[in-house]
Order: sequence, then structure tokens, then C-alpha cells
Amino acid sequence: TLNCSFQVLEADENETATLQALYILHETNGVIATINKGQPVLTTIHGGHSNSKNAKGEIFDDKLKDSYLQVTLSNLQFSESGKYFCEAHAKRSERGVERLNKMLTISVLSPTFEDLVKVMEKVLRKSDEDNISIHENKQTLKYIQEDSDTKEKNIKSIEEDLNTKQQNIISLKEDFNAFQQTMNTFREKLEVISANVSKIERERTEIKKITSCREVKTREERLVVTLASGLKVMCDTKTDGGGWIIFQRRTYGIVDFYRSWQEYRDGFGDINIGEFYLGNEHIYNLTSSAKYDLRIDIKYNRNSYYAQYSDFQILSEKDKYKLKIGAYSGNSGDSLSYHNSMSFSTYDKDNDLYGSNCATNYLSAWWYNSCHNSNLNGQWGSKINSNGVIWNTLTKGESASFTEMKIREK
Ligand SMILES: [Ca+2]
Repeated sequence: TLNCSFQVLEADENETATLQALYILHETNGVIATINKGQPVLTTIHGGHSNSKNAKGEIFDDKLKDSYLQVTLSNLQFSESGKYFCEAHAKRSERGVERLNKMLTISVLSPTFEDLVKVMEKVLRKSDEDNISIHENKQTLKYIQEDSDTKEKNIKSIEEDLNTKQQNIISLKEDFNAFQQTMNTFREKLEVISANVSKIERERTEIKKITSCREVKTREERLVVTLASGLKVMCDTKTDGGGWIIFQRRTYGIVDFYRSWQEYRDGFGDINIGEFYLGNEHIYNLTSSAKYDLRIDIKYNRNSYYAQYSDFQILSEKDKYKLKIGAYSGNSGDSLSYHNSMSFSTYDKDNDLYGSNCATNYLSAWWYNSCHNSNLNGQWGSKINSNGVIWNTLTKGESASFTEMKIREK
């Protein structure tokens, strides 16, 4: 039995309070019984309900009597367990309607079959909800699975791609190695070709190797070349059409021409600076192998002159480098025919026809007779004692300022 009784207490004498209504409420089922002032008890418990219930109550205006609402429940169902509240609405003159509460607790310990059904229904409902939830979860899982599959496929695809790329790299590496080998082969071939080219060039140079100043074609008036024999000579490429081998040249006066037999035999001075004597042995070798002309260019008092002799030759050392010349031509006068068929003399070899040594007398070396009409190896610039660079028909006892003795093959 739920009994709900209220006595409305008046706060003071000026206030009047009257109870308006009483309610009994269940925590989950809501209002189960109510009574309003001057009205019968109402109950929400259905009439068809198997429970017999008894609800009664009364609201009194009389302050001495307790107003009440009472519900008697029998065969309580499990669902009727729980907290029950008693609520009263009181009307106060000062503060309006006021709610007053009381709490009761009823526990139903043994559930009825109906309760079990309800519980089952609840469980089933829950199960349905769970099923839906599971289904949803399954769906989600499926999505995740599908997503994962897609990702796996992507990974596989990337893996395949990587494999392909790796193979490409390997292939490229092989290609590169092949290329490198080809390059090596090519390089070896190139070296062979290069060697061949060098050989051919060498051969061509050898073929082209000049044997005479006649073969030299250049704009240079004087050119030092090495002949096929290995002899280094200075060519006069200009005078009278060029082709001359210069064997004696004086132009600066810096080279001493007062030299020994051996030096005149082998040559001296500097062919590159342009003051030298080629050497009697070389002149002999040249003139004994072919017919040569001799030309002598002289500068004296700033004028140029020349003397030319056909069939020039000097004999061997055994023959004391004897001079052989033919006919004279030129504008310098003939100052050499006097020396024709004379032997060469130096200060250390007197081969002249004079009593003493012409070479020491005139500080020179020449094909002295007794002694000279010309002395082109004489003392540079000297005007005394006939020991200068003399071409008698031109310079008398003075010195020429430039001489070149040169030969050309006929
Ligand atoms: Ca002598």
C-alpha cells in the first residue's frame, strides 16, 4: 500500500494554504494515481489489468484532518519495482501553487512470467538493435576490408611498378656496360687508327722530306730547313728565284771567323741567328753529288752586289777542300778566279802558295793563293793590312758589311 498523506502547514496567520491535488508517481511509469480537490481518485492502471488494486483518497479543507491518497497494489509486477513519489500541489495565498514531494521505494523481488516476457521483449529489442549495430559494424568492416583490399592492390601495383623500374635500371646498367665496352673497343680502334695515321704522316713527311732548297716554298726570304740527309741549312728563297743553300753568311759581325781547320771542316756559328759557316765537309758532300752554281752577295757602302760562278765544287779533305769554279758573271767584279784550284788554308794549315801562312797574315781562312784577291772570312769591319772582309774589285782594302756565299743545283 502506498500511502500519501499531507498536512498543509501555514507559515503564519496572514497566510492561508489549501491542498489542491495529490499524485502518486512511479519513476518510470509516471503518474499511477491522482486526486484533485472535490473529485474522485483517478488511476492510470488499466481496468483490464490482472492486478487488483485499491485506490482511495480524500482532500480535506479542514486543517485538522490529513488529506491522503492511497494505492494498494497486489501481485506486483517486476516493472512496478522502483521508486514512487508522492507529490502534492498546495495553493498558498502568498506564493501561489507549491509542489511538495515525498519519496517511497517499493521493491518487487520475484519477477512474474509477464515480466520475463517484457524483459525478453526488451532483450530481443536490444538484440535487434545490436543486430542492426552489428550489421552496421559489419558493413563498416566490409568497407574497411574493401578499402584495405584497394590499398593492398595499390601496394601491389606500386610493387610491380618498382619491379619494372628495377628491371629497367638493370637493363639500363647492362646497356651502359655494353656501351662502355663498345666505347673501349672504339677507343682501342681509334688508338690503332691514330697510330696508323701517325705512321702515314711520318711516312708522308719522310717522302716529302726535302733534299734541296729548290723544294722550299715559303714567303720567308730566308728559311732554316733540315734536309733529308739530316743537314740543317739556311735557304735563300728569294734571290734570282731562290733555291740557294747558303754556306757562308756574315751580317752582324758577332761571330769570330778566325777559326781552325777542324772548325772550318765541320762548320761553326749559329744558323738560327744567321751568322755561320756551314763547313767544308758539307759543302764537299753537296757539290760532289750534283752540279752547283755559286753566288756571292755582298753589301758595301749600302749597295748590293753579286758575283756568280758556274760549276762550283770543293774537293775532299784529302784534297784540302780545293776550290773549283767556272765562268764568272755578276756586277761585283771577279775577285775569286784568282783562287780557283787553290787549297783551303787556316791558321793551323798552310796550304797556300806563299812563303808564310796567308791565313795568319790576314787573320782569316780562305783558298789562299799568294795570298788573296778576296778574303770574305776576314776581320769584320777592318780596313787595315788587307785583313778585312775584302772583295778586292769592290772594297779594295776595306770591308764589306754583308756577305752570303750560296750554292744552287743546276
Ligand atoms: Ca804558305
